[in-house]
Amino acid sequence: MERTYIMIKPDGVQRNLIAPILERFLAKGYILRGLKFLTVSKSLAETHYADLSSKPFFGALVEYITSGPVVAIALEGKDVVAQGRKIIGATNPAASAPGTIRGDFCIEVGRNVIHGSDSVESAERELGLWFPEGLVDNTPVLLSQIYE
Ligand code: YYY
Ligand code: MG
Repeated sequence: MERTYIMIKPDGVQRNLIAPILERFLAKGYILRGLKFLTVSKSLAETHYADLSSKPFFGALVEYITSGPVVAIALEGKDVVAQGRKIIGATNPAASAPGTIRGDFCIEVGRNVIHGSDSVESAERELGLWFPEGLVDNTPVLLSQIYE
């Protein structure tokens, strides 16, 4: 089964959006495989966003992600990477549809409350980075009520 890395960014935590954001993924049926609340070191933020290191907003992005605690989340489910990105919405909240997390909860691209992996490969890389201890075994009893 596919897995993805989701992170509630510092603004989402400070604005008390942990529960409403988590609710969307869990109510959908994705299985929780990891969950932790942590402050982010500069080096972890830089490694996580290494692909963007040449972008003009990189410094501000690292400062933002390290500005307060985040919630790191590992989810599992069918096509969860792509479907998770749909639930999150477009990178710039100004272009995120209403009903998506970014469309409903934020206004600016540099304060867009949530991260979600953009491919299966980056999900595996990010899960290794944020959950080096591995994921939690968690198979719901009623899996047949989610998958046919
Ligand atoms: O995957 P996603 O978060 O939707 O966008 P990325 O292109 O990976 O950029 C990561 C992060 O960088 C984005 O969530 C906000 C920030 N950012 C920005 O501040 N300004 C931009 N023009 C583009 C991205
Ligand atoms: Mg990205």
